[in-house]
Amino acid sequence: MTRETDEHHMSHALRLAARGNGSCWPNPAVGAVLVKEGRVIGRGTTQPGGRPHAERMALAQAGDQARGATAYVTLEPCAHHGRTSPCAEALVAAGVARVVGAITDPDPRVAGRGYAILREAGIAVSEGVLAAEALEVTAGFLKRVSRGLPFVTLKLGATLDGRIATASGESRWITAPDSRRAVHAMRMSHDAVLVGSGTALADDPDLTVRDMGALRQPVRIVIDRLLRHSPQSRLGQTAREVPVWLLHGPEASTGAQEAWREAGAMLIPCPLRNGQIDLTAALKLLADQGLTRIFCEGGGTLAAGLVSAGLVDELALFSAGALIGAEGRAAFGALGLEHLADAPRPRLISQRPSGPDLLSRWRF
Ligand code: AOF
Ligand code: ZN
Repeated sequence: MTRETDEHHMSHALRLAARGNGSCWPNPAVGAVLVKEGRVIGRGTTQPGGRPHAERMALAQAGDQARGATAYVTLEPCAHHGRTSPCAEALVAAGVARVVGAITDPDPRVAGRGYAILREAGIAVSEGVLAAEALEVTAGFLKRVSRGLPFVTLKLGATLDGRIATASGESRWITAPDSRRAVHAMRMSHDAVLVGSGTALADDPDLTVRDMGALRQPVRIVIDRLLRHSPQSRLGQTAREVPVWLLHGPEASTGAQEAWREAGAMLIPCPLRNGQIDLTAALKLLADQGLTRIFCEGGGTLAAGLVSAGLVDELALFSAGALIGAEGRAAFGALGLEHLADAPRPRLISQRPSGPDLLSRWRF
């Protein structure tokens, strides 16, 4: 098999994997493709909630034809007994002749044993095909397993001069409808949407994914030290339909805690650091709950806090052709920099028009 052929099928598997991002947590979104005599005979993506695994889906589709086929998997097949037997064993049992994998699974229950099971059964295994692309697609799961933190995308919709609202707080709408649709698609590829209490209070947001056929709605999270946001809000009124989690500090009144609990929200008490919610501790608590990919939609204080603490992985910036001026609200609150040399400098990874706006993506 040529390298081009392997890469072609692996990139198909990676597209299938990417579809699962946002709906598989705490499991990784994996893609699997079964190919026989140049023909695709089975495709699979990890299913909502993380099971069945991608390989199972592809094997079920291929049926008896899987015998002698090549399996392309974006992550090493699992080796542990969960609700079913390991995928590595299922591939052996199906008579697959060759397995091409992108990356190894750092889950300690797997960590090389998946590939070992295949090799011991006489299956030819090639590892590392399109590994860089697979690291991207699997970034949330990998960061959670290796560092106990979720992958964080920070989204901003700002004017050319970096303002996200007028002085009076008007922010609807700075960006165009195309960008707002793009934001819904981005929400869908994350496990949770996160905002600070200022944004929650100012916008009374709903934070759901609309009109996209989402398989699983992202969890809606507010960092609200004093629980100032009201259970009468849109989030509060819908907390039984789509999960709402509130990260609060020790001073949040027991009355507010009770009211939110009654509304159906989950409360997560967090430690403070310099009088504010300790964001590193908060994100670790979210990873402990299983979240792998978090989409932060502001506001400026939370954005600055996350960047200062080194917690942002990617910045998705929608720039609108508009100016508000110095009296407007800045996209980032204080970063406490003394020297330019200390300025965070994410690097540009892509840019494209989004209707009349510009979407640029930056990596920290
Ligand atoms: C695969 N294919 O599609 C996925 C895998 O909770 P369980 O039993 O479902 O196991 C979760 C672990 O399985 C997860 O930590 C990761 O190691 C692996 N995920 N493996 O072969 C898949 N999603
Ligand atoms: Zn598996």
